[in-house]
Amino acid sequence: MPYSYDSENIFAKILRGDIPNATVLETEFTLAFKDITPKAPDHVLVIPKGAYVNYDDFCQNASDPEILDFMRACGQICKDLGVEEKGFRAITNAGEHGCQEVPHFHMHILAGKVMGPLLA
Ligand code: D5M
Repeated sequence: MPYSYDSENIFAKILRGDIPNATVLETEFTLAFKDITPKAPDHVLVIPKGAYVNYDDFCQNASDPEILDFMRACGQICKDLGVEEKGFRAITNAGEHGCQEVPHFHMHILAGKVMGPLLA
């Protein structure tokens, strides 16, 4: 079954300019902004401008230019955060089992502290 996108989700509203955000990077197909409830000293959310519900919707249905632009944007953010020495965590939650809160695909990029084991 195709994914059903809710155009009233909070990131859709951010993309429409209906609510503000702390943008760190914007490209043709991608927007990145600071998470409103940061879980690390640096916590950036990277989202495609297209209407994709989650990671697998994006991977299956986005165009090659959208995917390339998204990945390059993630790389640029890592460079801007200066993560080469200490590292970072990139994570995406999907659906009920992934505990996804906002149903617009987003990658969390977290840096600036030791995150701890992901799978305890
Ligand atoms: O994560 C959804 C993330 O989205 C969560 O870390 C809070 C963040 N969030 C929610 N509303 C906003 C606004 N308005 N600006 C910035 N960040 C926001 P998930 O992976 O879906 O659980």
